[in-house]
Amino acid sequence: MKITPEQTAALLREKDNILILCHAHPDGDTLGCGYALCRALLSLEKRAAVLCEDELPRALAFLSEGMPKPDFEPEFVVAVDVATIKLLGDCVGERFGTRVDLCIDHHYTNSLFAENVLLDDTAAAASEIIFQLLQIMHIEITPIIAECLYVGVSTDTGCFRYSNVTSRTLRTAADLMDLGADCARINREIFETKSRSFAMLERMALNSAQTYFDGLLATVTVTQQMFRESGASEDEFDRIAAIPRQIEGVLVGAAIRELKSGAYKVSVRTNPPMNAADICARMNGGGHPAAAGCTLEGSPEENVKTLLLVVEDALRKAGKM
Ligand SMILES: [Mn+2]
Repeated sequence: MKITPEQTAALLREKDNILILCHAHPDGDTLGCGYALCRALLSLEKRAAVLCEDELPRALAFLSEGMPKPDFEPEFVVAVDVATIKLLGDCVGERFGTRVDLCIDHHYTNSLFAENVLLDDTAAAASEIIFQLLQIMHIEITPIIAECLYVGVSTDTGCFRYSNVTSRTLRTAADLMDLGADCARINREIFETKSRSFAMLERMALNSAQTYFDGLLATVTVTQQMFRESGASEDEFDRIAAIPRQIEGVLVGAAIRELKSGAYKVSVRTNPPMNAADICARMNGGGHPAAAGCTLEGSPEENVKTLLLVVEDALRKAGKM
């Protein structure tokens, strides 16, 4: 059932022993939401903790500093920035997937798997929704809560560059700065600084770039061997996903990553009028209009073939071919 921010606030006020679930391969938005909400609930003297299938990326580790471990039997389970049960990851999904009491999300593809859903697909980041929620609950937004939410808002918008940014996004960021978020430091650490190993991986990814359909589609491919040779970690891949679309004339950018399982994760980024979520939906994935993803289980050649068929059809439907 979909509920309003006011109903969500009332529900959270009433409950205790709250477990907050982030999605697997966590990004800044799911973690920003999770730790902002956790800190807010702790300030109300409630027991709360965040659970995530995978480890935090190094640049985001500061979000979880001093936070309690999820070592209690939860009475109320909240998922943040999670569109489907599958995205929770195998272990967390298995344990809690079918008993999520509340999901707070901004993906229009949300499968409504939770008992109660606070869904606002006009929000660029789920962190915008949490910001609004904490205000409704009259919770003091401390500098560290402001930083959690700023991380969410900035990472889901490519540091305020993507088409999902609204005036509300910018106002939220401005408010968070006023509340004590060190935006310059966060921008530098998350968007400017790269590890040497990541710079190596980026070079390999650029070397793998291919274009198709007169340059309307560009791909890069990152294999497990490249991760090994560069020493880069898989959580740094998000930044690779942005690369193909940066090439002039590209309407669809696809970054293909070989997973440890041998399957391939495809991260699609589009420019208007192309819709990344529609493209990925045809390959059993989902996401946002400009940024989405899916997993392909075929051989590398078969996967490229699948991708080309789907993108060609999408480009034709959009009158671009
Ligand atoms: Mn998000």
